[in-house]
Amino acid sequence: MNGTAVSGDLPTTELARWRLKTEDGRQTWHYLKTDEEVAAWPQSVADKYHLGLPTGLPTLPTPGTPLDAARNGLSFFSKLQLPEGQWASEYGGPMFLLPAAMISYFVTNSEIPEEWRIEIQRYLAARAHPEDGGWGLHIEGESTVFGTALNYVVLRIVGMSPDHPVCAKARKTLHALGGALQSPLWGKVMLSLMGCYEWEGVNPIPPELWLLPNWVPFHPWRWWVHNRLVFLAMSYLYSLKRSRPVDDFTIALRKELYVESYDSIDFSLHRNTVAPKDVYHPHTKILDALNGILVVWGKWICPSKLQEIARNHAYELIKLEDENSDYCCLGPVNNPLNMVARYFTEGESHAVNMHRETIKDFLWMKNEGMLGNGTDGVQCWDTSFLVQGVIECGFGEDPQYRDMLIKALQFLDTQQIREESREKDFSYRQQRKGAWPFSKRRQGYTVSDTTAEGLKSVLLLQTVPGMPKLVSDERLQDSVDVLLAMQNADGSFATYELVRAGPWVESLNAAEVFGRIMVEYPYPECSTATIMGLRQFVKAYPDHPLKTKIENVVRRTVQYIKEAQEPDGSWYGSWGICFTYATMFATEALKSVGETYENSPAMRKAVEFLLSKQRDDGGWGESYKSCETGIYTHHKEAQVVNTAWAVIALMNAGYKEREPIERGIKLIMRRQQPNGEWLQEGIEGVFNKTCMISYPNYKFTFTIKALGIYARIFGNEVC
Ligand code: LAN
Repeated sequence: MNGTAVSGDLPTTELARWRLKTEDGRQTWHYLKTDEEVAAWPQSVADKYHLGLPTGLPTLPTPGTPLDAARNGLSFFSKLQLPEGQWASEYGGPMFLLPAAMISYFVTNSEIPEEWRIEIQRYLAARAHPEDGGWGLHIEGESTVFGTALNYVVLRIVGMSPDHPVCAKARKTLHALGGALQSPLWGKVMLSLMGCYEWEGVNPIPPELWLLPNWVPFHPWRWWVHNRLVFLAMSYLYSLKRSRPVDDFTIALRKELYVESYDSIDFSLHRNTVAPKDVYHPHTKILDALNGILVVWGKWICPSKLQEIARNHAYELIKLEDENSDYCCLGPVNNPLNMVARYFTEGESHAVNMHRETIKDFLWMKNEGMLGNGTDGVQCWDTSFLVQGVIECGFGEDPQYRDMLIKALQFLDTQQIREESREKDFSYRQQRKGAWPFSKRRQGYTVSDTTAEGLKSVLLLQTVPGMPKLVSDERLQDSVDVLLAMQNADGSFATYELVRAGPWVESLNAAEVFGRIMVEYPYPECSTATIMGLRQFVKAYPDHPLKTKIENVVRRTVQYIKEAQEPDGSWYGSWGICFTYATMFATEALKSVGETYENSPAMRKAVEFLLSKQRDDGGWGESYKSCETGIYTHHKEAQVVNTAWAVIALMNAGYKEREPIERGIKLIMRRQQPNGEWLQEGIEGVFNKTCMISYPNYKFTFTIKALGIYARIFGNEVC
C-alpha cells in the first residue's frame, strides 16, 4: 500500500499519515492515503505524541520548585488537549478486546482496512510474550489459552500466514497449553462464532433466565452491568447456535488451533475443559450442577416456543442497548457481540452498519501498532482530573491556562447526558439524566464517580472568576440527583448502578478468567469521589435545599469507608493499582469530615501503612499483583503515579511531617523530562481483579495535582 515501509520483517504504515479525529467526543484514527490529504490535515502535536513520533516540544527551564514542575508538566500536557477540549489516550491492556472486535468484523463480512491489518499484526507481534510468543489476559500477564488462541485467530484474520515466525511461535505455545479446546467460556463463544469450536461444547447461556420473575435473587437484571450485557448478547447467540459458514480458512484454523484433529473431538465433553493457567475463578459446585441441569433443560425439556419467547425478549433488550447508547454500547465486548447478534438476525442493516462504525471508537493507534481500547475513550474522566490538578495548583485564574480551561469546560458541557434511557425500567437502566459518562455522552452510561468527577470539575471551573457559566443550576442539580439515587443501603456507592444482589451470586461466575464480575460491589474509590462531588455542590450552593440530605449521605458514606479499611490501615483498590490508589481516595473522604492524622485513628493507621511502603528513593511503587492477591506487593521500582497517589494521601491525612512527603515530591520532580513530560512506567489500572489496563494520562494529572497540593500546604519549595 501507499507508503508502506518495512520494519523488522513486518510491514508498517507511515506513522506520519495517521490522525486522531474528534467529533462531539467521538475519537477515531484515520490514515491519510494521499499527499493532498496530508497537506490539508496536518498532524497535531497530540497525534505525534500518541504515535510516539518526536513532538518537537521545547526543553524548558529546569524547575526549581514544585509549582515550576507543575507548570512544565502543563506546558507539555496542554499541547495534548484535543480541539474539542478533552484529552485522549491509549486505553489498552486487556488482550481480548481486539479479538472481540476483529472476530465480529470477520463474522459479519465487514471490510478490514489494509492499514488496520498491517498495524494489528505489528501490535500483536510487539506484544507477544518475549519468551513463549503467546498472549495473556492482559499485556503484563503470562500467556494463556484465552489470550493466545484468540489473538492467533486475529493475526490470521488480518492476513498473517501460519508459517510466519510470530504465528508459528504462538501456535507452539498454544499447543503446549493444550490448544483451543482449553479455552475459557468467552473464548469458546468467540471461537464458536468463527466456526472454530462447536456450540455443544459451550456451557449453557440460556436466554430463558431473562424470563424469570424480577424478584428472583439471581435474575440477570441484578448482575453487574458489564457482565449482564455480555451475557445478554451471548445468551442470544447461544440460543441461535449459529456460526460463520465453514470455508477453507476456517478448516485451516481448525487444524492450527487444536492439538487433536478437530473432527475427532466430542465437544460436548469439553464444556468444562479450561487450561489451569486461565482459571482465576474456578467453577463452584453449584455452577457445575446448574450447568448440568441446564444442558438437559435446553436439549430435552425447554419447549421450543419458550425458547423463542426468551430469545425474542433478549433481542428486544439488545436493540434497546443499541439505541440507548447510539450503538456505542456499554463496552468493547458487548458492542461487537451485539453486532453479530444483529447481523445473524437482520443481515446487512442499519444497525450492523452503525456497529461497524462505533467499533472504530475502540481502536487505538500507537507506535507499536493498532490495539483495542477498554472503552470508547477516556475523555470525560481524564479531562476532569486535569481540571482538578490545575485548580489545586492555584492556576485557575492564570491567563496562561484560561483557554485550556474554557475548552475543558466546553467539553464537559457538551458531554453531560441530557435525557433518560428509552424504556428505562424494561431495560433495567439506572437513572442517568444529568450524568457524566467515563467517555462520551453518546455512550450514555452514568458511573457514580465519573458523574461526580464531572460535576466537581464543572463546579470548580464555573466558580473561577471570569469563567463562563455553561452548565445551568438545573443541569447541575440533575447530576446531583443521579448521584443521590446511587447510594446503597450500606452508605456506599458502586459503579454504574445500585448493588442489586448479594455477593453470593458470585458463585454463579462462569467467566473463569475474572473475579468479582457478577454483581456490583461497594467501592471506596467510587464512594469517595461521589461524596466529594456532592460536597463541592454544597460548597457552591450553600443554601441549597438538598444540603441537609447531602450531609446525611456523606455521613453514611464515610461510615462505610471506615468499615472498609483493612487491618493494616489501607483500602483495597479495584480500579487502580491498588492499595495506594484506594487509600488516596479513602483519606480524602475522611479529610472531608475533618478527620486528620492527629484526631483520627483511621487516618493514623492509613499514614502508618503508607509510610511503611515508602522506598529508599523516596517513591512508592506497587505491582499489579496486589490486585490479584489482595496482598500489598512492591513493584520492582518506584512509580511516579503511585508516588503521586501516596503523597496526596499523606497530605489528605494532614500529616505534618514534611520529610517523607517531600522525598516523594522530589522523586516526581526528578523523573520529569526536560520538556515537562513524564515517561510511561508500569500499568496503572485494573478491573475484575485480574485484568490490567493503562491510564497513561495519570502520570500527568496526578503528578500535577500532587505538586499543587504540596505547594499549598508546605510552601512552594523543596530542599
Ligand atoms: C472501567 C473504566 C473506568 C472505571 C472507573 C471510573 C475508574 C471506576 O472508578 C469505576 C469502573 C470503571 C467505569 C470501569 C469499569 C470496567 C471497565 C469498563 C473499565 C475498567 C474499562 C474497561 C472495563 C470493561 C469491563 C472491559 C471489558 C471487559 C469485560 C469484562 C466486559
